[in-house]
Amino acid sequence: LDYSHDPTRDLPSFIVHAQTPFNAEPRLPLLVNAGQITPTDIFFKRNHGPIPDIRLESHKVYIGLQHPDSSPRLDWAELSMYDIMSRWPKVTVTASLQCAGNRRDGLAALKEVKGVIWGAGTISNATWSGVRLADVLRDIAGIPTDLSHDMVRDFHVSFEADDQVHEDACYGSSIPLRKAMDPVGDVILAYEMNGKPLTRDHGFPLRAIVPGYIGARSVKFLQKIIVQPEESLAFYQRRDYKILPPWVNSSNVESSWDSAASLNEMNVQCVICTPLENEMISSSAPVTIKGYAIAGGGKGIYRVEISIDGGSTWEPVDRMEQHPDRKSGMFWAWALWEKSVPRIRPSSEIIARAYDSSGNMQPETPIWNHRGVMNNAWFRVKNVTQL
Ligand code: MTE
Ligand code: MO
Repeated sequence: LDYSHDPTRDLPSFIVHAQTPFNAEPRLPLLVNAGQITPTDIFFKRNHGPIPDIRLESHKVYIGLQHPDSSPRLDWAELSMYDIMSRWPKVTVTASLQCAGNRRDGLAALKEVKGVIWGAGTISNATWSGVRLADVLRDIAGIPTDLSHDMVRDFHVSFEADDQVHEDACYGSSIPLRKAMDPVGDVILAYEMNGKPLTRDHGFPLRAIVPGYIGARSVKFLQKIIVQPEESLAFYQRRDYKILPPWVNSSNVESSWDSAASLNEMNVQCVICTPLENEMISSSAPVTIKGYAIAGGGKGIYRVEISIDGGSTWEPVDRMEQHPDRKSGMFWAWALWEKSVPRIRPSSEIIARAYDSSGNMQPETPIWNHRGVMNNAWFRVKNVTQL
């Protein structure tokens, strides 16, 4: 694959795990200090191949409907980017994207895992503008808007990208049709990020934004959208992004994929972004602990707690900011939180944990799985010293 046409990036902001494909996460203090909306240039970047060089004027998006009875009949419609931008109302959704591999380093520390060894910065939050996928599917493919309709209940929307990747013909993934048609699901086809046209790294000219789901479902460089009876057959739907049982390893993984469910909604997550491990903090001021928390499926963060004594005692954070979507009321965006403690002992371990609005709490210890996905164990920052 040819990476010579990849865009240039603001490298000092990132911990770069790979150049080809470009996989990089922003440094944690930078991420949290940038505020509620992550500027596009420091937003994490996760790719499986080169960034395609697509022309806005000539790009075509194909919408297909695979009928269950008359298979393999497939009806197609072709839309230009102009069609997409002019035919449906423009909506804006603020949503965080988090890679299912965020914090994979914590699982790799237990036992070998397959994948990019991400730290805890594989998440960012942006405003996304575009059209509602439900509007497009209703008008172009005739999909009923009634969520209890058999087809809406059972079918899937498959997304295929206009890129080249290592594991498959192109990047692809799918979501349940019910999520796509749900008026409070807020799935959009986005052509803007933070008020500007999408950058090439983040999916120019069009990407899916699937709020509340793992980042892998928000397919970039979108070219085909197919409503079909089954999940996408793409590698990234069938052979990746699943929590395999603990006895599965590289020797028996091939026979295990089909029995595991594809991940969709994120789990409850909380990370300390500052201070960092081994950090020395001045003694003249209190220690300010800052981080993010998020739950899956639009649930809110109910409580974030901090321990500075290795988990014996916990206190809630002082401040937490999380905004529900103005229209749907769903919590698609992360919560940023802050706590100030006057004094910590030398070589302290600081721990954070969050509860979501359903009462789910992060597990105390990490749960290993072969692909190293969905690590949401209590977040520990070791050996912090106040001078
Ligand atoms: N879409 C395409 N076409 N190619 C990709 O490699 N990576 C996916 C998803 N969509 C990917 C893609 C994964 S795994 C994640 S976590 C998000 O995009 C990352 O989005 P970002 O690079 O805009 O942060
Ligand atoms: Mo991802």
